Amino acid sequence: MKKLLITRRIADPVLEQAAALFDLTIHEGGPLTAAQAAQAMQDYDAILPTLGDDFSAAAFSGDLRCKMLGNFGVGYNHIDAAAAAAAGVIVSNTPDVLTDATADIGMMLIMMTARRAGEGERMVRAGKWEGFGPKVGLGTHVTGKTVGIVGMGRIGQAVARRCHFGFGMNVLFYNRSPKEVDFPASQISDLHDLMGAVDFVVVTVPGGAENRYLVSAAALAAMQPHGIFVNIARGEVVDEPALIDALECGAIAGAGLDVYEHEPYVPERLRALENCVLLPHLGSATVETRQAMGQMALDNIIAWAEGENPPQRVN
Ligand code: 8YV
Repeated sequence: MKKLLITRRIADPVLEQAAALFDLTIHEGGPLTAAQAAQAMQDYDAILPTLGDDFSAAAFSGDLRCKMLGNFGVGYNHIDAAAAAAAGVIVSNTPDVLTDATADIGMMLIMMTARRAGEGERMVRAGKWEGFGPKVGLGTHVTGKTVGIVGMGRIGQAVARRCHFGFGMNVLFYNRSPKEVDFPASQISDLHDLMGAVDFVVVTVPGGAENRYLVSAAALAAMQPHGIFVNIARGEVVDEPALIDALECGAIAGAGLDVYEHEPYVPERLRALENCVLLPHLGSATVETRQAMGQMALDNIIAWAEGENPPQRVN
């Protein structure tokens, strides 16, 4: 039996199937450090890792027992997939099954931030609501406004569809390569131009080195003062200190964030701001989606164990 390490407790039916097919170990105690990841590469035939586990280049040096990483998550910026490939290690991910759940969180952040839902909820819970008033809790209208999608991949398109078909919004987008979509949307070739032209920016690009700080201080400075910034991608895509500066000084109106540069650390300055909604990386967090992600990650490992090419292979 091949030795499989699953680095976090995922859905029970997936764990049960894994236990029936492999000599299974479930890692307890949080994300794998770089040293633990490197050791696991020596000790197991396959690993099912997830966000936070440190599979950077150092994990792929030397003589490795592990030849398969079936990542739980579509984003795999915590794995150096090129170093893995060079070491003969296959990496797979879990696209598609989390697209809708993640796009829904994007819409929720647009709505919550624009309509000041976090502030309102805090006020009610604190017993500070003094009743209806014509000017209490006034937010920004969403329906009919313009959204700018940064990265028109699967999740970007799912957010754009919701904005267009559900909220009658005008959709602009930035994407590195030219992209055709089957609903009304205009591609803008310059990111700063896009950010300056819209009411809402939603970031949906992959993490990793090539998009690090793609949303720079200068890109944020291009936004209009009433603009709202939403990030459901990876924190590292945005210059977080510059974002906090922009929120603090009113250069932009608000932010809805599901991801942070150094998760789970969320800067005190950000937590102190009323004009942002802060979620704990809930993008794919539905029971149904997390089970489907676990199943897809395991199915890729099973395919590999049976000598097939894993269907969601990324390297
Ligand atoms: C995952 C995500 O839950 O899949 C991704 O890339 O961002 C999340 O929805 C998380 O990364 C676990 O791998």
